[in-house]
Amino acid sequence: MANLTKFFLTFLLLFTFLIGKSEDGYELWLRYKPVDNQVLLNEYCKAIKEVVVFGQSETTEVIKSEIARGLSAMLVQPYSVSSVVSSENVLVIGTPSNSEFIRSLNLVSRLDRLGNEGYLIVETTSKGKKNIVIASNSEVGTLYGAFHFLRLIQSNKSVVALNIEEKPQTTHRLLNHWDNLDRTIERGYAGFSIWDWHKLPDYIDPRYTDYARANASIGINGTVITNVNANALVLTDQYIKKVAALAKVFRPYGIKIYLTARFSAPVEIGGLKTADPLDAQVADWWKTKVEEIYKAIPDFGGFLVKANSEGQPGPQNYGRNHADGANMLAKALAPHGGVVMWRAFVYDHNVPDDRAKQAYTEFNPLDGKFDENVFVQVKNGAIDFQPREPFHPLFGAMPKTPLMMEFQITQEYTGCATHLVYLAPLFEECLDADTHAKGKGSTVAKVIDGSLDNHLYSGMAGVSNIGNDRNWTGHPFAQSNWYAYGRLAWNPNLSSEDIADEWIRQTFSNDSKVIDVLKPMMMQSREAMVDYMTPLGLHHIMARNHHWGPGPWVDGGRPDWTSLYYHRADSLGIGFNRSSTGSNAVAQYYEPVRQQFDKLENCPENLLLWFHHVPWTYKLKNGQTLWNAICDQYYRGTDAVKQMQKQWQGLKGSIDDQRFDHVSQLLQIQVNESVWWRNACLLYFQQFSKMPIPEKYEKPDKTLEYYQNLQFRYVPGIEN
Ligand code: GCV
Repeated sequence: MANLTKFFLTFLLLFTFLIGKSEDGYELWLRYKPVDNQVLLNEYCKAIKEVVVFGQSETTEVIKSEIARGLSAMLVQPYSVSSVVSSENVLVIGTPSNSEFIRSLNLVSRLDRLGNEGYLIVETTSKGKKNIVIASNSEVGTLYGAFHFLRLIQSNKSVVALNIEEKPQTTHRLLNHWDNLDRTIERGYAGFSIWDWHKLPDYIDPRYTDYARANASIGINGTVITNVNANALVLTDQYIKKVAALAKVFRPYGIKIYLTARFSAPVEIGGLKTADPLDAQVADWWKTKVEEIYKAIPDFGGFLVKANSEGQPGPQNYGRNHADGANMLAKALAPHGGVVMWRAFVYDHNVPDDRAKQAYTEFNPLDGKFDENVFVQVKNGAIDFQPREPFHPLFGAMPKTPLMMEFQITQEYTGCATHLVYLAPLFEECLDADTHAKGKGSTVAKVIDGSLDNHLYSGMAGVSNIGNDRNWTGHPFAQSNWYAYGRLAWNPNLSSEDIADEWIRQTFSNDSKVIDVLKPMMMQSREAMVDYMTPLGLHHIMARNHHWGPGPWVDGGRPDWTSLYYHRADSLGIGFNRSSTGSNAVAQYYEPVRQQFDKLENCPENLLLWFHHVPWTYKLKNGQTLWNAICDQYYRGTDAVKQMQKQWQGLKGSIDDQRFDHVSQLLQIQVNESVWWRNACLLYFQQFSKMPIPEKYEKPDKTLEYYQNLQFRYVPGIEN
């Protein structure tokens, strides 16, 4: 009977594999395809004859089902899970508290080093029997270990003599959804919100579970499910019930729910006259509200707050500062173990100073003034998720406050969901940057993992690119940005290239032909995008509101929402002088970074126009004039996309048809849009440089007026 079942299962899996040349991407990197390398398949089958999972919690049920699902599919034989280790070559999963067997293995001192979420995956020999053991101090830790083990098999890695010790480098690894209660998503390009508020709490979409699985597989342990441009309604009783239903789905996966707190909620839904954080009634209202939330969601994570920024209410409306506001909420959350993530993304057009300086100016003096359970959440750069920015000067400048990194996974400024841009090199560039706050080696990674200043809390937030498109992220390759973000939140020191390798193997194929094409393509895709959008440190030259296409001509209204404010092109040159002769934003960095950015000749050329207003005829290190270098980089960017298109075509037959066609069509859009960016920007800047586009390049086939007159309605991601 067992043999018959095995035969049918094998047949079914192979049949699905062979005819199933079409994949819609729903399974993300958890595809669990049959291992087609016979040598490895034999190795895996020999090493894993049985599976034992200890424990009886909801989390252990999740582990059992994920492991059985993954192994049965990949090793093409049915695996069931038992709770007694009776022989050898068993995959054993458990914790010292749920298993006598694990306790007997002498792993305690190793586990002690790994905290609550870390895990071991080791080969053990007990009473002469060899087994593979996944052990952790917590069941969530063993879940992470189980996903790691499945990843090894998915990416064709050996499982012989394993000795893996893993521990997250940060305590808080969160997604930030900018999802509205009407299911639109601010800056979302993959459909509508996956939170079906209308049907919650009674209808639980199976997608919620798959969302939790995907996040747990990369170690994400929290999610803020609502937009930072917040709606107080989510804090009403009706919505708290809905949130609680989601929290119940996520709990077994070790994922906590967080909400955005609208600062004026006490007035909007509480009937108070004020939201002044120093008013006792206001503090009391939040305390009661928080108690109500914890009653429904005992493991609620806390609040994320955007205050006094882009029209959101905040403590400054009442003459108070950010610490007053954050601490009032922190006091309400502290008894329950919750945290406040208070965003440093603040700037005001009524403040005459350079926008890039304003967050530092406001927050640096508040260092040491925040309660223990407050994070200040800082975007990677001081403007706004641009294709390239120098690291935010606040990193390293608030040693007494845990700073949480905010990266943008959704591609607001980096091609929406039509451009293949692997963002991990951007994340890595920022994490690896040396702030020099405590001398050489004070990297941003060390600031945010808490090691530089010995913080208890540490963390990263990624603005989600998830929507209800069947493949979750719109562009099939945008899944890699969600994946890479999670992996870097777990360990900010991982390399973007290694992460790409892992992701390609799980998402597409272990075939070296595929990896050898996709890995370099992904690795250079971010630089290509910088080249065709904002080379040499240009920034914020996108179209108004939708931020999708080029708009270097954008002017009028709030100056800090125009492009002219940032590029400052004139007959003499181009770029924002932030040196000591200009806005002096460089003074917010530690030496020697300050010097490096300050001096034109020392400034990294890829940030030149961020920090300097540079003459058109200025000679770059390679002897080119600035104008020719700008032209070269724009053309280099579009050429790189055309090259990506060719390389992708070479993979026809090695990638399933559905995803192959999907990416092929998107790459054509990317070619067109990169040419649009290049031509529009060069024609616009040429008015000032008055220099020709070098002869060797094909000339723009449209006029500047043509590009300036393009109008778009209903671009996703904004209120139209
Ligand atoms: C959620 C930028 C985006 C806004 C976003 C804001 C923020 O300004 O364009 O859509 O608002 O950043 O991060 O708060």
